[in-house]
Amino acid sequence: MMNNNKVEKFYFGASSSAHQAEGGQRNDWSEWEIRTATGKAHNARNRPPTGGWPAYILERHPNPLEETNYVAGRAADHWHRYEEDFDLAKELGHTAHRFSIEWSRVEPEEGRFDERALAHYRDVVRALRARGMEPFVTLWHWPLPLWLARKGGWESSAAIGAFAKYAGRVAAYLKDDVKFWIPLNEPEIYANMSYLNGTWPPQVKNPLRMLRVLSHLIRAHRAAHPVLKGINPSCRVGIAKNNIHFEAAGRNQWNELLKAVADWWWNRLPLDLTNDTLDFIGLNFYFHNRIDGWFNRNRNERINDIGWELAPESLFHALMDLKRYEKPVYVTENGLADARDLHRAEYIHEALRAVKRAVGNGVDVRGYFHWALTDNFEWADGFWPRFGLVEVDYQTLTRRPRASAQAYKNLIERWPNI
Ligand code: IFM
Repeated sequence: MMNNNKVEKFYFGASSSAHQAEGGQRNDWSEWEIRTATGKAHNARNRPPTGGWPAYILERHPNPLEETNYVAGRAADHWHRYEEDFDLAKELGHTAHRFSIEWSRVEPEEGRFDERALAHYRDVVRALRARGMEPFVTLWHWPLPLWLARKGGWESSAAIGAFAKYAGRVAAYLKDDVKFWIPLNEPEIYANMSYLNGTWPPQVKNPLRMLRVLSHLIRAHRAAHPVLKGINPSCRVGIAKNNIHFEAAGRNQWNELLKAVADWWWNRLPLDLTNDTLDFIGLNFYFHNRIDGWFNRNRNERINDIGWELAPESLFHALMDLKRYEKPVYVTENGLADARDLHRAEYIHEALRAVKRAVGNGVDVRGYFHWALTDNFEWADGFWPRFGLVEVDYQTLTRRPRASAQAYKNLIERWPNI
């Protein structure tokens, strides 16, 4: 049973990231988007009809066949509309919010920090506090300032010190207002997508370069930790780690072996290498991976709009796997692309039941952040995947909470009786 203490300190909210929501960025991603949009729209138009998109996606704007889908541009204009977005979050019962600070805005040229950008983020944090929401602040959620990308980005060891310096500058500015810091978002996903399978900028496909990037990211987290603690010793530093529930089918030793290797490499190694610097673990959870002879033998009985299996109950297993670290855990992301809002309410209910079960089994879970507060720009896929609790009309930028946002609110009010 959960005691009252645990219930009191449990945060509920949603997540977002700067590049995906704010609009108006100038970084390595924004340049790459402009270079690649035509090709992406062309490839989308040439997809065979059977692999094409259903009408409910193509009818929306922007749709995957248009170039505008692939350029973040003004995104959801959260930069100008954060107060409106936080009003909605408050109305929806949220008590915390996770967002990211855009490095390229704060340090547009090497060593030149933009006071106006810092002041903007201080206003964002204060807007949350004024509404009774605890800010969870990510310092790097993937894009890089152009000057750093030109120097080799995370492949260059110079990025480590540069990141620590940037983290220190932001933390010094926001030290009175921010308690929870997340230096890095999903370093392992970034290293794989950008340097192993070559999907994201800079589109490298090279395992050795991927390892170098991953190692630099881990060193950057480790370098930022003493800087953040030095500025405010009582702050809490974590990581947003995308862990997967690997499930070995049957009682099969080969499947078990694959699971053990995958758990070690993907789920644990990055945490083991940062463990001594973590006050909490942020779990970004989306994936169940069933192993039967090989990986990805999922039954896919329910899938979301971008083809990912819906497995909210797997969150329980991912949380139980974190018990070994004996740390507070926040689910810093969990969600689905569901333009018609068909599955989201049920998905959140199942996910929160998984959280409750994990708490009952001794995992110190202290918060749940749904991805995302509003619809936003889903990286190489662009705008068409709809992850928001709140729908955004990208032509008018008007916001409309989906029915599932209200269902989430009801669960928050009933918690832990769900
Ligand atoms: O949109 C992303 C987010 O930026 C990082 N985690 C997964 C989300 C959904 O793909």
